[in-house]
Amino acid sequence: MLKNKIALITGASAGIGAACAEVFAREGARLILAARRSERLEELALRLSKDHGTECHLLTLDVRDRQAVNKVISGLPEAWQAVDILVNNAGLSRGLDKVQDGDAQDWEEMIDTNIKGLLWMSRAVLPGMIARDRGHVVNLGSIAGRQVYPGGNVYCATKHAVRALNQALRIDLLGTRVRCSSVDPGMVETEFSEVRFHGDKAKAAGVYKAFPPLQAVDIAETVLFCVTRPEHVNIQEVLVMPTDQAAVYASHPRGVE
Ligand code: NDP
Ligand code: 8X3
Repeated sequence: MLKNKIALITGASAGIGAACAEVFAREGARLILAARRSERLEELALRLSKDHGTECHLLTLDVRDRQAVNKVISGLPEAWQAVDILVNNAGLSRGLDKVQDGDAQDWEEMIDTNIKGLLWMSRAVLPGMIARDRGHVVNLGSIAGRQVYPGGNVYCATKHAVRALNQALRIDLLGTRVRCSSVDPGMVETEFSEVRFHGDKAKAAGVYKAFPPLQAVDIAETVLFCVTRPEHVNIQEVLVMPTDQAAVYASHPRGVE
């Protein structure tokens, strides 16, 4: 379904981004994989090449660094310049402190990655898409962009911003054939909680024991659905929740075997 399309995925070294790479590779895409941990990208690219014959171009990139983003995008080799799909997936949460106890560095990391990183990437990639009059930007939002939970303050604010930017982009892109979608998951079992709890694996594992969470591949398949609709169809936003999580405040404690 994506034969010879070029997809650029940020945060491809883990979780949802890596799953998007796998699913897109299965569908025949050529992949630009971006993240800070280049050794992870190399392992992934090797596996995708073996399993699907996928061609990958790797970018060791911190999306918070605007100059670096501009440099790698303007410096893409010719064969990789015509990006068809940008998945703005790189993102993170840090801590669950109340605002009055919050850590300024955690806040900056979330704001700089989840909002500004998405903006730097979009600003760098969109002009090419608009000039070609084709392309698709998929932003990873969250249930946290629609509801706020205790300790979620700044993370939720960043995902509310992603939701606003997604709506704004749809307006800005009117008149072009460039599409823009937001995929907003509930709880997905990835390294997300380990990052939130600054590497505390035991605490992170506890998060996923109350009920069966979504898996990264569930979200990757949703992203694939968005980018494979006919040209006149734009999936504007999709909210995907675990069956046992109706809202951030309403879940069924079924447990996990
Ligand atoms: P993971 O922690 O498993 O993966 C996050 C990815 O983002 C990693 O590949 C990481 O790569 C990358 N990343 C983080 N910071 C940067 C940066 N500054 N520059 C480049 N890459 C960066 O988490 P998920 O897969 O769960 O998260 C992916 C997206 O999904 C995020 O936007 C998250 O907010 C969103 N989301 C997650 C949910 C969940 O429950 N897991 C639910 C709803 C939304 P590296 O460290 O190598 O740079
Ligand atoms: C991640 C979902 O609810 O754990 O975006 O914050 S949540």
